[in-house]
Amino acid sequence: MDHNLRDVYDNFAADGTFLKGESYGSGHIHDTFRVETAEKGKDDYILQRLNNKIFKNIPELQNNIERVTSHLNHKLRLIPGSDPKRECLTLIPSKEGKSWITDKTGSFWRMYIFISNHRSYNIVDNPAKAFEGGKAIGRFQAMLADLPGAPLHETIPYFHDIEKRLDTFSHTVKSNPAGRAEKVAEEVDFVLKRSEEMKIILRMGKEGKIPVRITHNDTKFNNILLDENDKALCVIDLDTVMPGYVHYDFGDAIRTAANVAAEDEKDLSKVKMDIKLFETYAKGYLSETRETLNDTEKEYLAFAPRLITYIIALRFLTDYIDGDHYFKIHHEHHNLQRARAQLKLVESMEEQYGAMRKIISTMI
Ligand code: ADP
Ligand code: GN1
Ligand code: MG
Repeated sequence: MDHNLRDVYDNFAADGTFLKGESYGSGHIHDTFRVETAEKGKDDYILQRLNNKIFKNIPELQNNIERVTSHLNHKLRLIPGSDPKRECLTLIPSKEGKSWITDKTGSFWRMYIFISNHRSYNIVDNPAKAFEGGKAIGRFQAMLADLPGAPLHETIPYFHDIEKRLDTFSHTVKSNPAGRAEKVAEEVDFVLKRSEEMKIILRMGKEGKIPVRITHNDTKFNNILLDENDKALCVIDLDTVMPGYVHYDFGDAIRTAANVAAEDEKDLSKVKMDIKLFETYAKGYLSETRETLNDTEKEYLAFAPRLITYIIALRFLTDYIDGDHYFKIHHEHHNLQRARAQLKLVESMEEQYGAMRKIISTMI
């Protein structure tokens, strides 16, 4: 769809004249554009057309993000030498004073300051970057631990709830809306074989052994920006910051930071978890959170990547069987290709689970 980005931009109280806007990044959910301003020395911006099929309550979504970004901004301002404009997202208000607008067609838009000179990676090629990613997420969780006020809205209810995800999966396989279920019998079997053991984190939560904290819930590595020296800079994509278990963030970061191949790698022989990347991410993460996590939380960090990789594989597979209504796809069988790569990664993690547990046990 073509959008008049200049008109959209003019609804926001931004500083700078619109020069041009282009599609930006590789997110799977929103339509994201980078807006360059004409004046040298003025900020550029990120303009996003929000996916309101997925985020059904935009005022609640934006209310969460307003609270989270303003809390982070206040905390950062108290740290000498920090640069809040680069170390956390800054929403630009509309000329009416809201943090989003609706256009004539009913689309919702929001705008952030573009964080300049950042580095973003879909694949992590060395342990130092993984360490920085771990630090960024650990610090993010720690800074939000004292967010005042009511609990954040659940922007997507049951987002990482494995029982709900399995229910939806079984229902979709049964109803087979796109006629694709027969094609994926092997993958369905792989998923079902592991369904019971995946419920452990949820069970520990229900038993009160693992507390609900404020978590990010979408810590794929390209949602962690590094600076020009590859040091931790800013955690972005705050749409799913809400109550959750720390395992979701740890697991999703390992799923992406420690996979030596792309999320949707077609050649499955290339997909593998690198244990060194796992180890250094964990080191970075625990350097910020060791004092706050309880013993059970720490012990189960080793299992978390298996759970989250399984959940994301399950979601890609469900979306494929459903006929591709959720994730943006770039070719016909993209969701299947993603699901297969993620299931292969689950297998690689299973093979290395003993080593993962050993590494975590020596660090905690
Ligand atoms: P999605 O939910 O679709 O993944 P994101 O909010 O993650 O959307 O944005 C998509 C991409 O846009 C990110 O992966 C990142 O590359 C880029 N991006 C988002 N916000 C900013 C920002 N404030 N500064 C620089 N780049 C950004
Ligand atoms: C989506 O928004 P993005 O592209 O960072 C998805 C995540 C998945 C990820 C898989 C709101 O993340 O849950 O893990 O794709 N976000 C949402 O790449 O569903
Ligand atoms: Mg993203």
